[in-house]
Amino acid sequence: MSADAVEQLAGLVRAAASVTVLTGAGVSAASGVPTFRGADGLWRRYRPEDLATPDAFARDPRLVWEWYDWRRQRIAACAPNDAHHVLARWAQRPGVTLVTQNVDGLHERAGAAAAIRLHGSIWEVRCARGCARGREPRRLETVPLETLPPPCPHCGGDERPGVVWFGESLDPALFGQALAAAGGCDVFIAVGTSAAVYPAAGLLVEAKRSGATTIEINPDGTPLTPYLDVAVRQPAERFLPLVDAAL
Ligand code: BJW
Ligand code: ZN
Repeated sequence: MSADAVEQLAGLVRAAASVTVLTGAGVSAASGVPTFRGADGLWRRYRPEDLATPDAFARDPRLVWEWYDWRRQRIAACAPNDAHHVLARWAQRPGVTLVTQNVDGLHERAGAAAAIRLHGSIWEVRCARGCARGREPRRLETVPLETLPPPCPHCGGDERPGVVWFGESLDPALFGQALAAAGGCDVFIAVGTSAAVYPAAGLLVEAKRSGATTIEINPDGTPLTPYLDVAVRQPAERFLPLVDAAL
């Protein structure tokens, strides 16, 4: 591990009045949560159009729920790693905003209560029919679920996972907060994301356009490379604790 890179990043974070961190599935890889596009990624074995779109759910809600129930069981057996712990500590510092694409809840389990969850939570469900009282997401943490799909407690229709599927809009208020945090920060750090999915992938580009110093922590390169000031080709769970210790 390059001591220079650790010192460089610690110096940038120390000097910044505001830091925005965007995380993706790579942050949870060391915890045992499968990524989407890596070597063992979910999208290597499953087709997103069969499992992660509104059409897929309308066609076969039980199939979609079996997949989410399996993932919920896997995630329930995982614990936050050192990357989550460092980011939870940073998220408590004034001026630090944590934005995540992850639905696994590991940032929150590490203590980062205020993470902006762009793609929802696998631990929330809501009425798929959109009945008035079932529209708000509710926590449902039982694993495995007793009934697939779980029934809406208000209208008895099917509930759906509280995540954002392809072709669905992100919550505009949450995305607005993320965009403001990207456009207004001194330092923007993308950690463990392939930057393949929009609009989340555009946040670093917006930060760069607004004058932030941009950093990527990822063992592999991504489409963000042309917009980076610093590329750290290291696993997050090894690199972030070194930076934290140097702060
Ligand atoms: C490590 C590591 C270690 C490994 N340390 N790193 C503009 C252009 C083109 C397309 C679009 C566009 N705007 C919108 C679209 C369409 C679409 C999209 O982006 N498609 C692209 C694929 C082309 N976007 C949408 O549909 C979004 N909605 C939207 O834009 O609404 C407006 C709209 C409405 C109507 C029509 C069209 C637009 C919604 C996107 C929702 C994404 N949902 C998912 C599933 C969530 C639920 C679930 O979990 O089941 O979100 S897909 C999946 O990808 C998941 C993730 O959050 C997301 C991002 O993945 P992430 O986190 O980057 O993971 P990986 O696996 O890809 O990468 C892991 C990385 O970690 C790798 O780089 C590794 O190297 C690295 N790594 N170990 C550090 N130890
Ligand atoms: Zn309902």
